Amino acid sequence: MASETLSRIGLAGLAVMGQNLALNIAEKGFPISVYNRTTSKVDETVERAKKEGNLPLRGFHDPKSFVLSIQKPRVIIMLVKAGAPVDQTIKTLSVHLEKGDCIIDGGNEWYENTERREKAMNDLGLLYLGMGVSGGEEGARHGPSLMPGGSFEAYKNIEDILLKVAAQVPDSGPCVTYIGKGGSGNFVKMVHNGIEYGDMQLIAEAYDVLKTVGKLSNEELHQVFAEWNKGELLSFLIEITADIFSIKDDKGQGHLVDKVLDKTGMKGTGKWTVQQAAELSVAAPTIASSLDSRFLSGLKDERVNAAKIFRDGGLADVLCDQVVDKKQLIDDVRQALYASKICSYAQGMNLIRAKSIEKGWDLKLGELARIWKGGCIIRAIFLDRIKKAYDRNPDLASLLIDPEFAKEIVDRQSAWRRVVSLAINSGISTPGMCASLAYFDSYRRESLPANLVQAQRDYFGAHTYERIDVEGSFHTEWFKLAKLKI
Ligand code: NBP
Repeated sequence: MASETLSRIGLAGLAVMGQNLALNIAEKGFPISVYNRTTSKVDETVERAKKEGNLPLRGFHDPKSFVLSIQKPRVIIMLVKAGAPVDQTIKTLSVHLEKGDCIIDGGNEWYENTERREKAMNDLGLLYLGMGVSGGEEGARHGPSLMPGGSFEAYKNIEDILLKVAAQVPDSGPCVTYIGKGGSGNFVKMVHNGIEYGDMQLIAEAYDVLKTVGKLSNEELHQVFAEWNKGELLSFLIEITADIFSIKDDKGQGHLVDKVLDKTGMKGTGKWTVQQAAELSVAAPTIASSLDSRFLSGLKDERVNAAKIFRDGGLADVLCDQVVDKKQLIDDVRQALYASKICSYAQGMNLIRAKSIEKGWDLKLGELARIWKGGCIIRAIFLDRIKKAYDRNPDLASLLIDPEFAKEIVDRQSAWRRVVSLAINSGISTPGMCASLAYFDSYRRESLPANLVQAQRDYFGAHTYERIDVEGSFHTEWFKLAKLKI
């Protein structure tokens, strides 16, 4: 095949993400070849490319002609279901690849799988990248946030494409950067998703307090969230939340949101984030509480049964039906949401940093905040502040102690405590806001009751303890001393 007819890049896996990313790449002027195991999706994509502006996209039904249609060194982005399908697709494609060619996995893959594959590919003289892609269908089509990690040489081969295809944010550039070595791209995308879980949970709690305690209607909720989206909370998730409250049910009376079953689904990246936090001994209680809330939401039948048992036992749904000043409540909830969000991001960032240290990835936290400013689900004006905090001090121990964030938290803490107290007294669970507040209150205190826990450990297990006044490791015969006193 003459080089002028070769495509610049290939993409394998044409479900929602692959199809849209391929069209995005073609639209940016990079001729692309596409392939999918089920060939009808290839034809569908070719048809879309024609309809959406005669884009330079060619479809292939067999892997060999697909691979041979790409210019060398070949780069193929793979967007198939994570796990075994990735291994199968690599096997299908790699037999036709040559030394120096590269495969990029754009899926939500477990970072260790990427590291295993990178090593195996390396043994064959092939390059490998694991690239987090965020922004769903819309992002993939019009500009996602891209988190490529792995072979730097491979990244350089397609940097020009990624810079054009990624979301573009005025004043801060394309939402892509080389993340780091190994599985760092997948790891960062995983924590991004964990942070997304936290954001969604905190927003849901704000909704619950406003609706259940403040008795706001969907129209009022729409107004409140639309207003919040003009200030410090401006973000994609707040924007879509405002939209959701405005949608009427097309199958009956009222609003659609009230007809949606209260059971949250999940695909695993939030769970991995919490597992990693535990592995690395990093506290991530807001993200963990969002995961627990999804687990509890799944117990719909049990909750219906429990509600009946407690209602019959005399417990009202809303324990404290107090009259609240709506305006004050709305303002308090806004502040509680913002302060809780700072704590959640502090946890996510610290988790990334801990992994970076463990693996020697040398990740730049400010850069991550920058590439999340556009294209992805957690995009928000707030990320600009995070970037600035790490620009001021790249070694910041926690976002909580950045002078600007510290001031913002202090300014909002009374409102935050009012909301959490009101929710607790009303019997409305706000696990994310409570977890964030407890995280803040633990982190900011010089002394914690851990002295007692350590004494207990030494009492029953001779685990020893340190003293505040003398260096060294100590053990006390607590039991004997206690008995002597008696
Ligand atoms: P899916 O995750 O639903 O995967 C469908 C694709 O995988 C199809 O192309 C399918 O081919 C292919 N596939 C499967 Br399933 N088994 C295969 C096998 N054994 N060999 C070859 N191909 C196989 O697609 P998606 O929702 O577009 O997501 C792609 C990746 O991007 C996933 O890792 C996902 O987690 C991640 N992601 C998704 C989103 C989102 O909003 N959907 C956002 C961000 C990241 P077939 O057509 O022949 O069955």
